[in-house]
Amino acid sequence: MNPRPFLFAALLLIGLGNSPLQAASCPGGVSSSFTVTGQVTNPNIVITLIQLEQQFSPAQANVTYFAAGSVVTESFTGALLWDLLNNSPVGGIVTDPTIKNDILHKIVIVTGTDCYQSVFGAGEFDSFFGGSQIMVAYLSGGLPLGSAGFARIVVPGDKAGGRFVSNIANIDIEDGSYPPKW
Ligand SMILES: Nc1nc2c(c(=O)[nH]1)N[C@H]1C(S)=C(S)[C@@H](COP(=O)(O)O)O[C@H]1N2
Ligand SMILES: [Mo]
Repeated sequence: MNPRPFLFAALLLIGLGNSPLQAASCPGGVSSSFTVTGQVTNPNIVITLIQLEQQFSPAQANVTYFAAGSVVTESFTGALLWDLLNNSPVGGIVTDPTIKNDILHKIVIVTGTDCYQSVFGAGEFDSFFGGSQIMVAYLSGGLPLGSAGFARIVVPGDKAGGRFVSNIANIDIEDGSYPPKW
């Protein structure tokens, strides 16, 4: 009997069992809160509209971008992603002070209710490095985002809307070092 298929199946099961993040469920739909998980001071915080509105100074961005071939112009209001991650209640991205510029190793993975996902490097929106005004927007033209959920990512300057993850369900901070640290 050839043992290899069994070995393969066993390894696959072990691999799935050990995966750091089980496959998320993706029902889609309009979000009314999201979680912030991973390498932050206070992981598993739930963020709602009231917090976005009241705990961060509002940022404004007029953006023009391609969405499925059409040009869209919108005026978004939101909290800066950098502000959200570095103030209460999230409390900051956890870094190792013994590693030079460890913040540049961190990645931010934004996932929608439909599991649509975009990854950002912390260095691109760290106010000291890239300073990109990536925001967690909650108003467009002064109105709620409707089918895009209570919050979506907006990246001023992007030419297409692909990174504007709508219906945010989770923002996860991980270490993107290569080779992996863990
Ligand atoms: N959750 C989620 N966000 C998403 C998408 C998606 O499929 N799911 N599509 C992206 C793409 S490819 C584009 S172009 C824009 C379109 O956004 P708009 O139609 O609201 O302008 O949303 C982005 N955000
Ligand atoms: Mo798109």
